This record gives sequence, C-alpha cells and structure tokens, in this order.
Amino acid sequence: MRESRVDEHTKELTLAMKNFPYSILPVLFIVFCSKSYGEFVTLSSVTGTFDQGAPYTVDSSIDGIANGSDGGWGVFGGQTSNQSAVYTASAPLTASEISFTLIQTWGSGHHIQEFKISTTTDPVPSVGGTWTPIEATSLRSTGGPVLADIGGNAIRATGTTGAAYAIYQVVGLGTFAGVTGFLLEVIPYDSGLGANLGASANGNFVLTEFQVTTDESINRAFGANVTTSGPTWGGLPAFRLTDGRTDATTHPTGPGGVPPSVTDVGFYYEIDLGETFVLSQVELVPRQDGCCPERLSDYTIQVLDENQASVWSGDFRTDFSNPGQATETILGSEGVGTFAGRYVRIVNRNGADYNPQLNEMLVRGQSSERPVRITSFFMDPAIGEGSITFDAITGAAYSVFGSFDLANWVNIDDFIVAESDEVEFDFFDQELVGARQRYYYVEKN
Ligand SMILES: [Ca+2]
Ligand SMILES: [Ca+2]
Repeated sequence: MRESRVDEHTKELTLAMKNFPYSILPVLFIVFCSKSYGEFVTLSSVTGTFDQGAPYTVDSSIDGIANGSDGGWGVFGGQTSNQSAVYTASAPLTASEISFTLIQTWGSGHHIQEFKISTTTDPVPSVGGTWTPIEATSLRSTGGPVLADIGGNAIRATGTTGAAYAIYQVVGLGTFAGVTGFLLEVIPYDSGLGANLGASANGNFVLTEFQVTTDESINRAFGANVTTSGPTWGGLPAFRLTDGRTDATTHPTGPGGVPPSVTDVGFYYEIDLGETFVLSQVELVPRQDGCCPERLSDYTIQVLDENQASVWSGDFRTDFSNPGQATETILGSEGVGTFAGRYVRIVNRNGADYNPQLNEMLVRGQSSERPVRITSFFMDPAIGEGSITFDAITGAAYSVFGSFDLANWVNIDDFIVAESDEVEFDFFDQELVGARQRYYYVEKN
C-alpha cells in the first residue's frame, strides 16, 4: 500500500520534470518550490464548536504554551457530545506525510478518548466544509494511553486512568496539495464512566497544544524505544529522551550512582526509530532547570543501519563547551557518512560523570522510501548546459541520465556525492546541443 502510493508519486514527479518541451526553453523552471517541503506548519487561527471559557479556550491550543495549567482547549459543559476544532494554516501546504501532535499536560486523565483528524483544501476552512479524513500510518503516544485505529478513520486512546500527561502523534501518508486547514473531531466514548469526550473523572479533556509538521520535519523519535549501555540515575528513566516532554531529565548513574560507580566513557543512549529514515536533523534538548549544563559536552552522535552498523557519526563540543539550556541542532553535513538509518545514539566520549544529560532528543527525517525530489531544473539547448537541483541524503551518491525517447538512457554522471541535503548538479551534455527535446532523470546509487 505504502510503496505503491510512493511509486505513483515518483512517476508524477519524474514526468513533471521530463516533459519540458523544447519550444518553451530556455527559461529557468522551478518545478517544485519546495525547500518548504518538510515544514513546521504555522496555524494562524482556530475555531471550536464549544469551549468552557478562559483559560480553557480553543485558541490556547495554538498559543505555543505547552504547560497544561496555563490553559488549553477544555469543553466542560459540552463533554458529552461531539465537539470539533477547525485549524487554519497560515499558508497552503504540500506534503506526502503530515504529522499531528496533541499535547495534553493538564493531568488527572484530562486527555481525549476518541477522535478523527481531516484535511481540507477549501479557501476558508469551516466545520461544514469539505474534509478528507487522515488515514493514519503511524500512531504513537506517551504518558500512558495507547492509541488504536478503530476503523472509519477514528482513533481511540485507552488503557490508563488519571494519567499525569498524554501526548499523541498521528502520522498520515498521502498526496497532500494545497491543504488549508485541519479538522479535529472529538467523539464521546464510554470507558465505564458514561460516554464522554475526555478520560477524566468528569469527562473533560484539556488539549494543551495542537501541532502540525510535514515530511522531513516529522520527529521520528517521539515515543520510540530507548535503550542504554548501562544504568541511568534512579528515577531518571531513559524513556524521558523520547516522551515528548522537555521538562524532565535523564542521565547515567556516574560515580555514587546506583548500582555502584561506573565509568561513563562510551555510555550511550540508543533510540530505535522503528524503521530506516533519511534524516534531516537531530535536536538535543538539554536539562532546563539550570543545573549542571556541563553534562552535555564532548559527545558523539552516531546513526546506525538496520543491522546496527554505524553509517554516520560526528563528534561535538570536543572543546568541553556546552549549549546551556538551548536546543542543540545536529546536521548531516557536520559528520561523516550517510545520514540515514534506523538507530541513533548519543555517546559519552571522555568518561565525564553523568554525561550525556538530556531532557529530549528529536530525530527529524523522512521515509527512506521517498523518491528523489527534484526542486528545480534548467537546460539550454543552445549551448548544451543544464542544471538540476534535488533533495538528497547527505553522504549518498546519485546518478543522472539523459534520453531523447524515454526508452534509451545515457549516463551523464554516475557518482554525484551529496554534501548536504540539497544538490545542485550543473552539467554539460553534448547530446543536448541543438536538440528539440531532451529528458533527464536522477536516481540514488
Ligand atoms: Ca497552549
Ligand atoms: Ca523528555
């Protein structure tokens, strides 16, 4: 299912590139203006069918504040019937994957039980508009509730009572073009306390934040399994690295820890992304309470393949500096190898105590099944020169082929190494000189 959809997408992209007739050349063509591809979607407004009033208004679900006690969308008084929120994007978006994160940190089980998310291309999104439900390809959660696809594009959270927080991540695959808004429908469910929207004792929920990201910006580490090479400090479990919260810490035992002293050199946390992704960046969120920032210093980031062989690595802050409380961003161009894999490690390089200390580790990337994406293309038959710009995997090699008839292909270059996640390949092609029509395609070696 997933592969066939991607293949259709490939075909579409490839043909879009190949079919420039000679008659409209030479001009600079932008096929897809999409370095916006993979984005943090800004939600400009939201309207709800009901809210219980300040500070539990629907617009506090997009105010950027993830602390539950500061508000969120609450529906007390309307918690026994369907309620909806319509989120409008600040600009239409195009994507092949969209990820929705529902942060619910009010506590005491104030999380949504059953819901559905849809997209629209209507010029002005509204509850009564035309909506297409998201078909979830990945459902993850932290804090206790477990998400399940119950059919009819509905998702249900069950399995816990009185959770202190609940964060959901719903990823949908499709061909999204010109999406202007999102509909969150919350549906009553009876878990034993009567049919209510929320899982709390009074049937309410508080949606602290509703966030949308696409493609290469999606955090694939959220809710992912974390293992370590040794014990972490008591009460500071390793899963805090991927629980979606940035307010709680994990670090190794260090001297004086339990069990007895360990030398921390080589200590690592390892995140299993579940499958191979082409990575765009890794983000490290340090401890936020002001204590001991030196514990995030002189570390290695490693990417490993399905067989846990290292395919990319980089050493950071080898001068013993630290980022303080600021998020640290690691790019593929800052290490050596191919920035794509299933496992990501952070490793202590020098044995410093309690190192590495983190509140969260995010690994952003896109499906490894994604085809090469051409973002701009230019050719000039008068002089035989052309240029192709495409999204790439840092460290991977690509080939470019040319053809007159889409049947016989000639290799133009068979080893173009991507030094970053975008390649501009400028070429001279003798066959292009004076040609009426010429086709090109790019593939990963
Ligand atoms: Ca908020
Ligand atoms: Ca965390």
